[in-house]
Amino acid sequence: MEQLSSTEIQSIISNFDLHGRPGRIYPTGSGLINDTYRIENLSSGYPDYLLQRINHRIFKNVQALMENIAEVTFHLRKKLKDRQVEGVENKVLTLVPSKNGLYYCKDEFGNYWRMYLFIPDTRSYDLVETEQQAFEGGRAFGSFQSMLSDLDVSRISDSIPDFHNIEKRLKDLDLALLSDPAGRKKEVEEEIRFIDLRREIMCSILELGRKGRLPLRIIHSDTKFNNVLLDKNDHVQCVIDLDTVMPGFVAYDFGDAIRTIINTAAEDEKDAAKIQLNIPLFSAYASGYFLETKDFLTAEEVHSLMKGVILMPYMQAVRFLTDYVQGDIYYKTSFTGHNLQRTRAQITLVKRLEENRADLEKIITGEALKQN
Ligand code: ADP
Ligand code: GN1
Ligand code: MG
Repeated sequence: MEQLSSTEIQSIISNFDLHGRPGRIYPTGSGLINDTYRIENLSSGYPDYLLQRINHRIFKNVQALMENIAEVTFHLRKKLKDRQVEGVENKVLTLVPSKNGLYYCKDEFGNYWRMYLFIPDTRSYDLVETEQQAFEGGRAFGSFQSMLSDLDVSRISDSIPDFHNIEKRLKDLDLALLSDPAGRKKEVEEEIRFIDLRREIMCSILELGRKGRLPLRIIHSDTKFNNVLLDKNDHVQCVIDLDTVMPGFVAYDFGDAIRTIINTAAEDEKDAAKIQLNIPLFSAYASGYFLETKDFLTAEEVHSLMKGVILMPYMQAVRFLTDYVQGDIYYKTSFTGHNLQRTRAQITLVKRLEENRADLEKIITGEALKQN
């Protein structure tokens, strides 16, 4: 989507019920989907704001999406207040109402916008640096799942249908390859071979769900590490990026967080040799995660987590490859071939995880036992 000028953004801001006087506006974050701007507040004692343009090519039902976020943030806030946690206002995202009475507005070009309070003195990390950060990440997503475990799943809709349905993702790849709209199929034969060899095994979580052996819960569904804000002491402050909160299996969240935490390199690393596993960060994340989830996870869910660890980078590879074959229509890219580079990096990560599967499984079991 095209970038907007400061004047255009100012006119969008005027649709929201802000306190104080808006000052400088600047783009922030490294997300691949939405556009995010921080709005400084010139009036002292008033918060800064965070404005986001929701990518409605991807989130087709913005109203349902925003209802999900309102429902979830309301539930989390109530939970934290009941527990008499201090500073609740900065521990859950706070939506700012639009003057139209909704939590979003639509501009003259058909774009959808929403506003949050900006949570000050925090950082999100694209790469995890310390075991403490990983531990706090585990606590953050673990307590997020835990606090939502008593919210009725039927109250939350799928903001993207079949988002983590690997069968559907593979079908989308097959369709893209069949039509090959960008003429790129011939470049990706090796990647397709890798993906094809694992099709059946990667559907095991879906199968367990169908058999009723894994409960459907409300999960975050985008637990990339940069979707947690840490405070200046690297303690968890707030889980953000709630667009994809929807019913799913806990192993998806665990696996997607590990995908970004255990990898010593970036999600799109070009040099395969740099893609290695940082096992201490894996243990630290698992430790923080079980600390928060021990009271509600079933034994079968704990057992499914390792499947999620392998599945999520695989699914990501399938998604990046599909986008590459389709001609780069979904993710933001910085250069031609970016999605292919991302695919290859995720495939390398799957290989490393497969090689270390037994050791990682032992760590999960060990960390789960420690908390019981
Ligand atoms: P995307 O869907 O594009 O990833 P996010 O909602 O994750 O968008 O936001 C992008 C970045 O903006 C985050 O990584 C974080 O650094 C920052 N951010 C998002 N929400 C807030 C907030 N309420 N307060 C402070 N920073 C935020
Ligand atoms: C997208 O919005 P962002 O950058 O946090 C994507 C995730 C992927 C991720 C890969 C709605 O997340 O599913 O895991 O990129 N979000 C959506 O970096 O597709
Ligand atoms: Mg994000």
